[in-house]
Amino acid sequence: MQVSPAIRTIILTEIIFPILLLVFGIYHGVMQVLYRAGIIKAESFLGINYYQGLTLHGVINAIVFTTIFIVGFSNALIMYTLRKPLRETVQWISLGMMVIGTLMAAWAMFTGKATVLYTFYPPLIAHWTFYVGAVLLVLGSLVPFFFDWIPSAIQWKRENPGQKLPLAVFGTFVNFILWTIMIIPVAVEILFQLLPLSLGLVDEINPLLARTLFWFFGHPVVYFWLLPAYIALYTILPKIVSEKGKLYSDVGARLAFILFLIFSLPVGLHHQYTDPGITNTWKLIHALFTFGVALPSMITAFTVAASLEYSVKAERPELKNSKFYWWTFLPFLRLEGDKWLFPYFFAGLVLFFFGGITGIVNASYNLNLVVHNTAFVPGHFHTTVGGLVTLVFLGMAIYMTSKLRGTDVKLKGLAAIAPYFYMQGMFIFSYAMMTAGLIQGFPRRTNTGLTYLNPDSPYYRPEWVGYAQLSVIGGFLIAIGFAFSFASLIATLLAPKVRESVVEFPIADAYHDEPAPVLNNLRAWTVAAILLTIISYIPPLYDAAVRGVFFKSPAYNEKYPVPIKEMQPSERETKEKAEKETKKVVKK
Ligand code: HAS
Repeated sequence: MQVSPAIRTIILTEIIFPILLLVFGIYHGVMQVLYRAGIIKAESFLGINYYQGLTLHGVINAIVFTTIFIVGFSNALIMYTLRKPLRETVQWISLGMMVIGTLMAAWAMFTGKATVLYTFYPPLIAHWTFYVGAVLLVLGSLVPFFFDWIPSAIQWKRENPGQKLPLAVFGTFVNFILWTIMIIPVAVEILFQLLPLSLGLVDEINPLLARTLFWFFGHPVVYFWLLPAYIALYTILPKIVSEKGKLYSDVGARLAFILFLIFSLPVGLHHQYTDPGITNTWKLIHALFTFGVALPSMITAFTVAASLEYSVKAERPELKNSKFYWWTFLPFLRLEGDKWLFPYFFAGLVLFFFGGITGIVNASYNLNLVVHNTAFVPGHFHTTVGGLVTLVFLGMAIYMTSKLRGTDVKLKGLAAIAPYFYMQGMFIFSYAMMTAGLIQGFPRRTNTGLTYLNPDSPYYRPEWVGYAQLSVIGGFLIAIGFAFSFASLIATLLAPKVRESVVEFPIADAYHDEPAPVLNNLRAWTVAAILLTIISYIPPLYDAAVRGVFFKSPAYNEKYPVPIKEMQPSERETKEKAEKETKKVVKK
């Protein structure tokens, strides 16, 4: 499909800009393993301190890269599958908001005014530009959904009465409905708690309420990152495997998307099992819903494996009766046509298999008590958002750039082996983090090179040294894999144009495409999702609001990972004490 110069520029910016930022994000990832292993034994390096670097790593990789790329990918996919041009003014406004928001937050982080990590828990407080930047980024990402894609879909429905929305559009709509709902709690946290505190309008806020509002957003957001990768697995992957490739079941895919819509939201308390003040019953209910949200991924594992099998066998009828041998005919390292893309999907899926298992470990209430706040958790999420999601996005970035620029994919061989380096690195890194976290309690978010891994420190733990060093090897392999993909992306971007600029995807038809009208009623499922979310969050929010204010908590100093054993008086206590003193003086 042809694309106007303005829309081409917009979508290309939405692909290239976040990946350029990802270079910084990945650099800070490498710095993390070096600090933590004690290879860099310092509080800061090149003027950026450990926690500032960790904040940049998390915010760029998990929030900025994902959000802007998802908008770019969804823009292209919606335009192509509905065969409708995008609205230029709407798209410029969206891109402008996202870029300005990112720059504001980046300024705050680079100048050390927002060293709050990507979860920005109070009492860590950032400069107001960080919060306003985040709000602009997120609102900007919603603009195309409401002012471009929904109007285009309504028009498409009118022109195609009785037909169901194409699967790619259906999945993208589920994703952005979820995105719209989950933004509300974090917006409340930012606008009514963090921003007023940052601007000095209030003296204290309720930290438990802030955490609860954050995780109300913070778990569903992982599915906002995941669903575009699933959309690509369902609609694009079969055609990459073979010309005759098909999605095994359209109904299965739609069912998975609807289950995500229902179960992604009422689960945030699984990040707060150890938080006091919220009743265990509600933590358990959220734990059960968390097992519910693993179901659509299990359905996806089945549907994707069945699609791979169908697609291989469609081209090679002689494998008809093969149970497992057909796996060997997948295009693991082939360069003809678009087959170089397959390793991005495959390496991502293999990593996600382990990401899923470890997610279920995290979700299990009692096991979580062992792994919470240990290196096990980063081990888990580097095989999910750092695995499948990032690999599919990198592959699609190269693919879309070549189509939009009208160039050939350059350095194809390098592009095709990149995911294997990346996957191997992620395996080594995650193995080291998970084992050290699970068995030895190795903590996350700590400059261990200065403390626990420092023989001069009273906290020295020699049994963690080997794991931390192994994670350095993993970290470097990941960076090499990323560098290979990045080189191919930039070479493709700058290559001479050999054909027209287009937006195009190899979209597979479905083998099972039975009508399932119940699944296609997005409005009804959205109402159900909202109701379930409200019911599952009223009691915990009440708990947090009423019981969330604690006094006499140990003072926190970000330079030392171990709390100082000295009590922190509340402001009210200090005032009361001062008043008593004044009264005494007056009496005298
Ligand atoms: Fe998670 C923490 C539970 C999925 C991301 N998660 C995190 C954090 C992040 C994150 C970033 O219950 C850290 C937040 C922080 O900083 O504190 N997570 C789950 C569960 C799932 C899950 C149950 N997480 C994800 C996804 C993420 C992500 C997806 C990003 C995209 N997670 C938790 C919990 C915590 C947590 C607790 C809090 C821990 C704590 O205490 O702090 C499930 O959705 C996972 C379901 C997945 C499956 C896998 C299906 C397999 C597939 C691959 C098939 C492969 C094929 C190829 C066919 C059931 C689809 C062949 C392959 C072969 C190997 C042959």
